[in-house]
Amino acid sequence: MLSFFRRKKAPDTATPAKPPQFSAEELTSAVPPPEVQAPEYPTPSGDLDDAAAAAATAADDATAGTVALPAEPADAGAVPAAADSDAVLIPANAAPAAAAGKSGWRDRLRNSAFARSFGGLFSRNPRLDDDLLDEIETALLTADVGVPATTALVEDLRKRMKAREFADARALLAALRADLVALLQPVARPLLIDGDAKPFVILTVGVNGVGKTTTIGKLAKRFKEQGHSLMLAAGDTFRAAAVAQLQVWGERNGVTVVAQGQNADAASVAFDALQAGKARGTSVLIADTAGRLHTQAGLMNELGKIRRVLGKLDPAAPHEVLMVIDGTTGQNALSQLRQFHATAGVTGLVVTKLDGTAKGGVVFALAREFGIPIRFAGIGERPEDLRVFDPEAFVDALLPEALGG
Ligand SMILES: Nc1nc2c(ncn2[C@@H]2O[C@H](COP(=O)(O)OP(=O)(O)O)[C@@H](O)[C@H]2O)c(=O)[nH]1
Ligand SMILES: [Mg+2]
Repeated sequence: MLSFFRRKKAPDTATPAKPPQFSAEELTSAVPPPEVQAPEYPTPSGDLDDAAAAAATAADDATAGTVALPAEPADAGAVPAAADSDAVLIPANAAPAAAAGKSGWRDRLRNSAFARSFGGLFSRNPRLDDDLLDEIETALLTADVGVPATTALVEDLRKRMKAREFADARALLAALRADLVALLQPVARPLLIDGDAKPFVILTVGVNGVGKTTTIGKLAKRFKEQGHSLMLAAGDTFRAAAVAQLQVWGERNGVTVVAQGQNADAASVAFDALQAGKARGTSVLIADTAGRLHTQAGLMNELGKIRRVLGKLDPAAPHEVLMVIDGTTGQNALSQLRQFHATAGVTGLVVTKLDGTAKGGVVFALAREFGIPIRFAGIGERPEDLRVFDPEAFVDALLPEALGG
């Protein structure tokens, strides 16, 4: 089987080629508006296990006309200049980067539906009684915490209230905050890059428009700053502009982007990239994929194919299947994760868009139901706005101590 793969030219001998030029409109359209539904992507054709052949063919086919592997990070002329790329990647009205530490979380999550449904709750119900617990229950359910987690939280408070553990509503709020942090603690396991994996392969998956490509851009910045050598694979081959969007992020961070252009086989792109990453001794490879609905069986199978093809070059790859979930999604996030996990074996989560209108509660529901590590949280659109998931900062921002009066 491996002889099949060797037909592929050695990546270092690949001719550097300039990525295609895109108009500002095309690039802007690569960034879908929030909450768009996944369009009907064409079902990938061909034998699911034939991506290696596709990779070999693409490499040998001079007419493929796609972006080959640049020997060095793409040159400055290949994509729009920095000022333009800012306009493409970050909306003009985007807020400045969030402040560091807890205050950044607090500023960004202040307007969450979670914080709003608890606002005034304790001053309206200063007495320790069932009415207070009922209101807390309603607020948790409204914020998307879900029935099982809400019931467990409220029953714990009820028991302790009956045992006269709380002197006042303020003490009960402190207990609720601690319970919420405890619910998240088991999933607060940061992503550790295994230095023995060369490269450590991160496959990003998720529904369309959730923030996969943006998160990859943010991660590229983070990993670069940590001194990792990096490569990105443009596996969202459905739209040319989606490839270009990743190339702009790559350009911004001085990171090589492996791409074959629009309509290329996503598994073949991933395969090419892993082969190139191995040849260069790259430490981290992040592969983008097209958004797909968890209900689209053909596309979900394509993820399985990408996994299998990567596994042919490195049985341990992908080392992380990172599912990006839009924090504004609500309870539907649970069925998304269930399906993606069944198909692709999700090993970590990123919850994005926790700034803005996100209710935030779905994070607790996900933690309770799946126990899959939450690696990062997106709290804004700028490259700096990706935080290692921090349960204390998160709960402190959703449910400030000051709400207890
Ligand atoms: N407010 C906010 N917007 C985000 C965040 N992450 C991504 N976005 C925006 O979500 C939109 C879709 O992002 P994109 O990365 O293209 O999604 P993809 O289809 O999953 O690759 C873009 O407008 C991003 O700027 C976040 O943490 N907060
Ligand atoms: Mg994308």
